[in-house]
Amino acid sequence: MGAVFQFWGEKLSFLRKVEKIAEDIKTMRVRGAARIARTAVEGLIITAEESEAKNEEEYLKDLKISSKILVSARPTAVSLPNGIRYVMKRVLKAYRDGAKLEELREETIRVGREFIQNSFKAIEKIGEIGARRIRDGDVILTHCNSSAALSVIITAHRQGKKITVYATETRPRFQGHITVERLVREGIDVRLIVDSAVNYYMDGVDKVIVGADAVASNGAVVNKIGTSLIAASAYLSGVNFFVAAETYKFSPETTAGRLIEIEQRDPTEVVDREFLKKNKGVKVLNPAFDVTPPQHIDLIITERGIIPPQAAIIILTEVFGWFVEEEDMY
Ligand code: RUB
Repeated sequence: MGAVFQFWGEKLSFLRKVEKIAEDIKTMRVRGAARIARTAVEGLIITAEESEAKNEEEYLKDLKISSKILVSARPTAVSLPNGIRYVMKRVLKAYRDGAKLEELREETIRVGREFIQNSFKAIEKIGEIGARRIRDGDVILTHCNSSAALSVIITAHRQGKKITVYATETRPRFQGHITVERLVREGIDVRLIVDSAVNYYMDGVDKVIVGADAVASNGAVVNKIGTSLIAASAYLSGVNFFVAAETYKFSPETTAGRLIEIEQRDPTEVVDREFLKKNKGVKVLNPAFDVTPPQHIDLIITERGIIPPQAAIIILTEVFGWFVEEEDMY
């Protein structure tokens, strides 16, 4: 091991680990809005445990560096900046209240673990609340792979309700396969369909349940590309469309007029390099998410209860307050 590497390995080990976490999120080894948020918060815990800061100011600088790297890993899932903010807001307050270096580290670890634990609890609670809306014999359609949506389906199944699930394969990354594996493991009757077969089967569906990467203040929901088409299809067929979303998926920035950025991913997720070489000049577009308007959403299941999409602003003001904080957190 060379001297430079040693320097990095020893002195900046937390930074290398945080960069690795950000890379895992970018490349989708870690994916799904809830898991992205928890993993990013773990990055802050690692920073707290391993930063070699000599004083409070140096420590906050290290935390901000980590936060910046983590937040920029993927742009759409609002859970990511919300998770980072949950920790940073409390640590910065502790600093303003006079906490010393070791106390700041402890606070980071404590609130980081609290966020992670709350995330798991919220998903469980959403399952409990959402399952009340599932009837014995329901046919449910889901898209992509959402831990919150699956929590509703699996909880209802464990309560003894007989459920059939249509799972879309979810082009181009096939997260639907993960959903199928999970449901099969649970012993749930599941049918895998191509994304474009949704409308063909919609007449036989009782409820659509999907997750969310972000919920805007007007109740619009950002989720995996294709969700808005499924919602439109459900709307036309008179099928209920439910979104399962923890409150940390709600975007406080949207109350201040900001828009949620839709991630564009690499064309090679859609076609291989050979195709691109053969068809020089073709532009392959690969948006990872789309926006479902509130008019096509019947309700949003949160850990605080069920709300119509139009009540998103209530969740936002209760959880984040009216004013978007401009404090320099990262
Ligand atoms: C995942 C996706 C999921 C939401 C909600 O997209 O759109 O529906 O993130 O998931 P990707 P969860 O695979 O690109 O991350 O309920 O698990 O947070």
